[in-house]
Amino acid sequence: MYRSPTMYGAYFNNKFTNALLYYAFLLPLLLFSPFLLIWELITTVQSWFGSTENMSGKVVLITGASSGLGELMAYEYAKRGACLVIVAIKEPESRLEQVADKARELGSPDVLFLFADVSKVDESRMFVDETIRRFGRLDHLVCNAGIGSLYSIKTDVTKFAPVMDINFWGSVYPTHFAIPHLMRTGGKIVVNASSAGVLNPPKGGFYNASKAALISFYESLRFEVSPAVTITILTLGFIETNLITAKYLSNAAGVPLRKDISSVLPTMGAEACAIAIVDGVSKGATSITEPRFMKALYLIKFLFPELHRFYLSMYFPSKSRKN
Ligand SMILES: CC(=O)N[C@@H]1[C@@H](O)[C@H](O)[C@@H](CO)O[C@@H]1[C@]1(COP(=O)([O-])OP(=O)(O)OC[C@H]2O[C@@H](n3cnc4c(N)ncnc43)[C@H](OP(=O)(O)O)[C@@H]2O)O[C@@H]([n+]2cccc(C(N)=O)c2)[C@H](O)[C@@H]1O
Ligand SMILES: *[C@@H]1O[C@H](CO)[C@@H](O)[C@H](O)[C@H]1NC(C)=O
Ligand SMILES: CC(=O)N[C@H]1CO[C@H](CO)[C@@H](O)[C@@H]1O
Repeated sequence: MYRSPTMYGAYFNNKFTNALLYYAFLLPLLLFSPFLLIWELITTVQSWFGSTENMSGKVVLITGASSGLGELMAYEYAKRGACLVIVAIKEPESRLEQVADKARELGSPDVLFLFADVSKVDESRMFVDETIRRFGRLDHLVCNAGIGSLYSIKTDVTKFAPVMDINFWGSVYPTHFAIPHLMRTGGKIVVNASSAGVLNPPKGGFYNASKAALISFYESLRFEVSPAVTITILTLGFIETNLITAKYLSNAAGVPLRKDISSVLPTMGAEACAIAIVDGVSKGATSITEPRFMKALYLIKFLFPELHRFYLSMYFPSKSRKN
């Protein structure tokens, strides 16, 4: 018996059958989840023994490499023998040159350091062009540069444009100019998103929104550039770097964080994290979540959004309700 799409559409118009269809789709998921869990286990074990890309002589461009995880990733690539181009914004006390020196000591054959603002389209074009002029190729683009700021409804809304400009456009611009070169080498793009971009915690503000935008953009781009270019989306959280300390955040626009997160929650060491990232990227991972347990939270969020909102509201009690 033939049923036209409009006849199926009628199910959605009925409140009861509309809900019934939803559970009819959930039920098979429940039945299959034991197998999916085993599949997840198998792929985890496989990834431990998977082949790793030989980085010797390859060219890696890292933005925001003057501190934090960008710096540590530069060292990890250097140890693997990759040539580096490291980029950071020009600041009087910038450590970019020292980072370049240390990367050379650690085994990088050649390191080029450039001062540029990733949120400016012309500067992004400039450092990609400089990379090609110096090395003739590009293998990995690591869009790492980012800033954080806590948003509150009491803060001036116009102060937050730089967060979007640096975190979102500052990844998209270099990616745009690098893609033709990455296509040629079968290269990789690493994007610095955040677990906050998935979990949407309270007070996330524009920082977390910019990270969600990154995930959305690069998940789509993946289909356009594959199989030539592999995109790795990082969703990190609970990492011990200066971004999550109270001191850093109080310098940025927005409301300061009262406590250092690492004094409240267990955090992963930044160095272990940088090693895990470079290792995963070299093995062709399409997404990397560190610490791994957070992937379970992602599942809860997608399957049971109410439960997710419930524990977040317990963990971050809203002060604005009282004042
Ligand atoms: C792999 C990774 O996560 N890398 C970085 C992370 O290191 C950054 O903190 C955040 C900041 O948003 O971006 C992804 C980052 C880096 O976090 P860090 O804690 O290492 O932050 P730092 O301040 O040490 O490093 C920021 C770097 O960016 C440069 N930079 C800022 N603005 C610009 C512009 N306009 N152009 C070029 N470069 C820029 C900074 O250079 P400066 O000389 O200082 O200006 C600096 O080198 O990690 C993300 N992340 C996600 C989840 C959780 C955590 C965490 N720490 O727990 C971090 C961050 O969102 C960020 O993107
Ligand atoms: C990696 O590549 C370099 C040259 O591209 C080569 O000399 C080296 O032997 C390779 N290393 C491994 C482990 O295959
Ligand atoms: C830097 C920033 O604003 N990130 C925030 C994203 O949301 C979480 C949860 O509220 C905050 O802890 C982060 O500081």
